[in-house]
Amino acid sequence: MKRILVTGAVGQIGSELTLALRARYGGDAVVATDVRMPVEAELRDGGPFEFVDCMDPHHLTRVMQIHHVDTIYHLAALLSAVGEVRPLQAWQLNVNGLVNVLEAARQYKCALFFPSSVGAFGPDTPRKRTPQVTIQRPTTMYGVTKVVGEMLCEDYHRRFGTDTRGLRFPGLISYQTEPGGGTTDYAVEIFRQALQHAVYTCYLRADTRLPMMYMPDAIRAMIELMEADPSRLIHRNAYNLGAMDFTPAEIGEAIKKRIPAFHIEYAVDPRRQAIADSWPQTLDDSAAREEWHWAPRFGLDAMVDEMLQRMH
Ligand code: AKB
Repeated sequence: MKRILVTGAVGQIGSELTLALRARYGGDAVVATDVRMPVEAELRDGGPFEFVDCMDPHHLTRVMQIHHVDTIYHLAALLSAVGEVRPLQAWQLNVNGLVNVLEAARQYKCALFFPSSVGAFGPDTPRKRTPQVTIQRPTTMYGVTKVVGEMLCEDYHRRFGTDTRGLRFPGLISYQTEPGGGTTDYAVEIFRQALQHAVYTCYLRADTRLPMMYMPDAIRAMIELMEADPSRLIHRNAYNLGAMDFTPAEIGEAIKKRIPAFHIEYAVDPRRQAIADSWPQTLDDSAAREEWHWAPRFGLDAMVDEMLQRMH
């Protein structure tokens, strides 16, 4: 029987993943952990919740022992824009926190999911159809922590046989949980502003193309990867994951088709623009498709339809 622990369970990905895992494996099988108490009753009361700071390895392993955990989804992390403002904190949480979780996974023979990002690439990386294996020289602390995280996961797998699996997430779009401190957050903010004020002021240039994904695809990708046959998985650092890509102008047009009064304005934030300009525009995810049959379900139009319907 699966006994799962989720770190960062109150965050953007964690809150939706925890509910999806409980729906699949049962409420008691999924221990939600975070340094914050969940506000939503469904997340708080639908299964066990424990305060866990993954910077405290002893507490983490104690909770794992009590709940007989065999699988960890480690989602506690700082995102890219906030990581540039607080680089040391990004390193401490994203790298030292991961090392604690890897050690716990090694000790208790757990499978471990690690969320990498398109931020693990940099300006020297080919930006179109970025290959699975390519140059990774990010120019953000966030990216540095993701490259180190990928390498650590691969090393633990090679050295100790730890069952590490990871994904390089594009920008994630959800109607349920707001992101916080990311470079791709505009693609979520735009919907709330469109519905409330019919105008959105975007901090990225109109032509900034970035890879994106609707959250239900991301949740499914995590679960499918963790359920995949281990003997088929060649890449133990993290898989490229593709779904859709667009610019602010293109998503603005897609929203305008559905809300004719909507218009988009621009006030470019040089810090976040520089980050976006160093990231891939589209990803080659053929390794994920071949090794564990990844296939996205949502493109731009389907995502925009659902976001507007759900947030209305
Ligand atoms: C961010 O913008 O920092 C994240 C990411 C792509 O990793 N959404």
